[in-house]
Amino acid sequence: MPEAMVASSASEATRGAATQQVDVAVVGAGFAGLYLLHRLRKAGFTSVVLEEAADVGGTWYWNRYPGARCDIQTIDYAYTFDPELERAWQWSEKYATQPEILRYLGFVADRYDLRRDIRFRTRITAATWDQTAERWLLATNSGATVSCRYYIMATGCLSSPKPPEIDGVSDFKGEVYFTGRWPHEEVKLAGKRVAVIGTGSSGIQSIPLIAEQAAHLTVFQRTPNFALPAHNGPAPADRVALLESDRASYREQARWSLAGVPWPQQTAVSWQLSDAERRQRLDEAWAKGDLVYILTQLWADQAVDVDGNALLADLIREKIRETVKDPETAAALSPHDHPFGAKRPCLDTSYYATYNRPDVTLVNLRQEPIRSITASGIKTDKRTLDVDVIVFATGFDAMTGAIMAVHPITGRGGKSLSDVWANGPQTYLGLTVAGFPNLFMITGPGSPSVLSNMAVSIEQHVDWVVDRLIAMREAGFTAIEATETAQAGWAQHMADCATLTLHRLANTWYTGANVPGKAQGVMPYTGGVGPYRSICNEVVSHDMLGFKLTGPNVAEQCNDGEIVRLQPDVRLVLNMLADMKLPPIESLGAQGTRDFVAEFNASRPAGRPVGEVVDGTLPGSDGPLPYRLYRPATPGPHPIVVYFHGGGWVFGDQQTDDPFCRDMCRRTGMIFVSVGYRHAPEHRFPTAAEDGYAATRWIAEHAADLGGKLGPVMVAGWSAGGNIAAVTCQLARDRGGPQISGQLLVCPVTDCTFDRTSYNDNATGYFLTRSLMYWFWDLYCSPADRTDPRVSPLRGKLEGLPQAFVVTCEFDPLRDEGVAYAEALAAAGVPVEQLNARGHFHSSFTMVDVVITGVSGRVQMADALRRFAGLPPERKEGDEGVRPRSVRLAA
Ligand code: N01
Repeated sequence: MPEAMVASSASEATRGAATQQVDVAVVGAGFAGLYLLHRLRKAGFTSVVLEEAADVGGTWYWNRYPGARCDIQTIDYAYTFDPELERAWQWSEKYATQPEILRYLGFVADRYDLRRDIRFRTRITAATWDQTAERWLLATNSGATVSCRYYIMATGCLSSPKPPEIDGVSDFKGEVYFTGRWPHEEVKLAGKRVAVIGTGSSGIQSIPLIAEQAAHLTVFQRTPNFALPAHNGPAPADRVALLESDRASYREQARWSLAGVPWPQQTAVSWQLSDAERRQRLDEAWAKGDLVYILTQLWADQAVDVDGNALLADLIREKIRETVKDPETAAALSPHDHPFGAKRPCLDTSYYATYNRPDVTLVNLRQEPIRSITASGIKTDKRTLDVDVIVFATGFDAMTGAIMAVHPITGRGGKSLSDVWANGPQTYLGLTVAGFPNLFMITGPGSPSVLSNMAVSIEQHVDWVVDRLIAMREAGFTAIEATETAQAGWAQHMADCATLTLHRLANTWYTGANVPGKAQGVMPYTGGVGPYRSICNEVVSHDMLGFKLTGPNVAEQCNDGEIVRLQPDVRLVLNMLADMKLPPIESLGAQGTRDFVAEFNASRPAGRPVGEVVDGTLPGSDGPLPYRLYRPATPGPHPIVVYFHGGGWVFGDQQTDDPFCRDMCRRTGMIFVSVGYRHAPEHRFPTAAEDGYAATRWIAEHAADLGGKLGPVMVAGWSAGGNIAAVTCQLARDRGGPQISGQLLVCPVTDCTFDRTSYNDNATGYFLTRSLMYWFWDLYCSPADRTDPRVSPLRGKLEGLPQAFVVTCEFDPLRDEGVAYAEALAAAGVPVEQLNARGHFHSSFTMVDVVITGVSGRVQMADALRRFAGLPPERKEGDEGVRPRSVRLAA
């Protein structure tokens, strides 16, 4: 419908002489607002940008404190949508200063003649959705109103300064400044006693420069932060050469990278590197002075594993001690309360060295909290320090503050956004909110935004939103709204991503912890820029999955659903496998499959160190069988777990599941003996079962020789190995031993029926396919034998079996037979717990250090094995955030 008609049919609320009618209204003239305006105009939408400040710049307009600079290299922190623009602007430094970035944004505004559609000094006071007119009505501080079909918040993530929450601020008789609202006039600090409260990025950037001017500087630090020297100067020649060698490809790599800067994915894990190698990597990063580099390039587990992270944090603390001369000050400046990177680290210029100056004092607020601000200074628990100036570098009500500050935003049915977000922000893709039609946010909570190069994320968000508006116009839709299902699914996916990283272990503005009373939760999308981009694209290719689209002359379209149901790392693995365009595994033949698996495994991260790994042979049912024994580093004797690898009875060996065995050996403190049983088609049914049983018997009888505890052993296995473990328990019961105290069955084969729902739902696309399972069965077992309990244990007698822990995965053809086995065991009186791993696929748990979200499952498996052995659970730091969710089935 033409806009003129919309205006004439608008309800009373949107009429009025002063009401400006536009297709799109944008709030904010920073990086996002300027690009939005440019794109909207080019696409033929009438638009207006409303900006509270007197000029363009957004965050770079307000944050003009001494030392303010970007902390992403400027060649990366710039618009890339127009190669001509890139050629027309030269940055003078590796990290541009605030004035230079502000000049750049002014240059962009002039180049594309943007200012004529920006209303400066205009603050929106209310935004209300008019359902009848399908338009937003905006009230402003000037009294003028705007009616728009689409309302886009380009308000940034860190634009709403947080009140200092300290008593007595208004009593102070000296000068008060906030880094986030620094005056435009020169602030003269020379000869004055200055206090800075806060040691986040703003404090750390400004402190060295304030120290140079002030007569004395006192820094009030509540939480120390990690900082890395920026080594500012000209842009590094190697990065510039890389960019200039193929600008388009460089930019494209940035768009698909994790953080929005093209660095390769690091593959070496911390425990594969020697102390010297790790130190050398840290020294290189220290010399480079690049946050994205130090956050992503040292070792692959630095951001996802507590131990891998601690190695890095220790090395950085050493650097602090090397720089700061007074040991007590160095200790106070060394962060211990959060993993490196979980809180935004800073780029500094002489920050730590500033504390060596005689005219700089650090007050550790952990030892002497601030009681109040007085007329003359700052009073702590121990003393009063008189000052002339107080600088609050106390941060922002991040991510939600800038959106909620435009209060009230009233959506469909009179819903208030503040109410909807009372318990934390709810969004779909970080771009939209259910109940708020035609409202978009750029870098909203739920988008990668602050965990990425903002410039790259902003361009992606803007392009996605404007492209949708164009597509809607072409199709005749006039309203778009996220569904509740899609929004809930995004919240789940966000939570899954957050489990993967260490952000959940720090109290930061990322989680809302810096604002008293604010709902807690990781607000930015932690899954990475490239994965996020692919998800947004998938929403479009799946007919706008999760959105309801309506228009006056077109049928409503609503493809409801969740865009990501897989765990984020499972999704990455499956996408990677799909990109490899492998032929069906079964088409390779048995030997070809074995070769492929050996090659595939060679490229995975090596397993973690354990106390000792011993290879040996044991007598099987018909000749010797190889085994590999994993011994914990703790003093023995240890309980023994007999382990059977996966591989459809066709491939694999005692080393195939090496990372899994190492991980479980470490988590349980038990010996794992992985058995190399014989394979089909050379050795068909019941060879694998009989080998498994014979091996278990021998291991139990030789427990003492192997360094194990005497008494019952446990069995465990994955996939076909789970089948062998289950069968071994039945044979041991029926053949008079050995004694088995518990069975851990991970995605086991338990039955020869192939018509359960999971076989159909997960027939293709999740690596273990239905046709691959058919092939395994055909190679191992003739149809006549398939109902034998030695291959279909679900058909055997289940009474009197050892207690069990059964793991099934949501996207696995074998899921339902695993569930059926757990239920049947419970019905037979066997104590059993079952874990249905949401979002996981058949191989999730054995892909240790690849599928990181598998940790929660393995924590629970280890607990179960320890329980089987009569031991209490063992937890390590970081496990708390990944609480397992198994159910104990009623026996
Ligand atoms: O804010 P912050 P910021 N009493 O929240 C302390 C971006 N940025 O403005 O940690 C005493 O990080 C607070 O202590 P604690 C960047 O993304 C980028 O520095 O809550 N202290 C903390 O030390 C950054 O992460 C650049 O215990 C109080 C500090 O104040 C984000 O903006 C430059 C307190 C606040 O640190 C925010 O940085 C600047 C109180 N009542 C900012 N309340 C670039 O380089 C708070 N604190 C691009």
